[in-house]
Amino acid sequence: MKRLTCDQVETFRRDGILIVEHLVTDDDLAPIIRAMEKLIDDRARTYHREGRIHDLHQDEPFDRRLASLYAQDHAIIDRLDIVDTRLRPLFEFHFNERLLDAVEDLIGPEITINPIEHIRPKIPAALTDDPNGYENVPWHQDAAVTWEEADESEIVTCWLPLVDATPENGCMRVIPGINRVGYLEHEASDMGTTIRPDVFPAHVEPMTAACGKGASVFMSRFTPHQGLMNRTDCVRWSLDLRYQPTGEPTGRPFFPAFVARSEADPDSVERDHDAWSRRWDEALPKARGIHWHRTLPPEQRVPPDSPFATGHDGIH
Ligand SMILES: O=C(O)CCC(=O)C(=O)O
Ligand SMILES: [Fe+2]
Repeated sequence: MKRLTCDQVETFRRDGILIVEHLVTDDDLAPIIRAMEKLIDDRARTYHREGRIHDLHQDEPFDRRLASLYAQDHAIIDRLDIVDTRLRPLFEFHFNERLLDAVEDLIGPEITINPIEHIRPKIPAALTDDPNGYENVPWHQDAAVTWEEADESEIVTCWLPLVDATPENGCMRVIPGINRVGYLEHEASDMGTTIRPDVFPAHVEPMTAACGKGASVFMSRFTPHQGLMNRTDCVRWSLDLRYQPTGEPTGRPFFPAFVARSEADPDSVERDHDAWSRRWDEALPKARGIHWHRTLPPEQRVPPDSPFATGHDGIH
């Protein structure tokens, strides 16, 4: 054990959910927050020059400023995700020793960064036009956002709030124990990919995954979870990263995966921000039009002219 106790590992195996408070420090997260603040500031200044917003709210804190800007122009939150912004501190965070030590305790020392990852600013529901609130992710298992090739891959979701996550600002709820049941059928809904009502686990008590900044919520790929509505006037910022044993399918074969840690072959670690960004640049045009989730039958997921269509060099 490098970071977790035997009890914590046992809890994860049994329940498919483990919340570890104080796993990373404020100093670990500060470079990501600073880089995001700078990006938002630059964007706000551009919008201001263009007359799209009238107030920069430059003295507001990280958990508030984006909401004030969003109230003036909803587009301010577009394309802020990890793959859009490719912030260097975010890339570096994939190699955080405290996080990787915990992941190693869960899946072993050969660790790959799965390409499914997000930074999510959950805007106050009261500001959005959507009655359900923005980023109110419906009940799902993360396996549903991968292709079936990853059903046996031990992908672990690491959900890290960048501000304290509470029931009021829209923390997650999770259902423990279903990880031992396996995959539940999902369907597309207005809110996003969600567990089909007829297979939704009956007689189960969801657990509220409230946790402080610095915590990580670890979930298995079969752990049902949802995001609660953000009823506050602040932004619930969070990061969700996924790691898996190296060599196992990622569930998104058209996107790049990177080795984060290796005991057997330390030289295989790919800690190169430029290479990461370049490989995303190469992958995204080739992946255009591909359906990432499994809510469509396999034969309808890849457009016929895609390099990943059957008969080309990719998926068969
Ligand atoms: O951030 C949320 O509310 C939901 C996140 C989620 O579904 C995930 O990290 O897999
Ligand atoms: Fe999820």
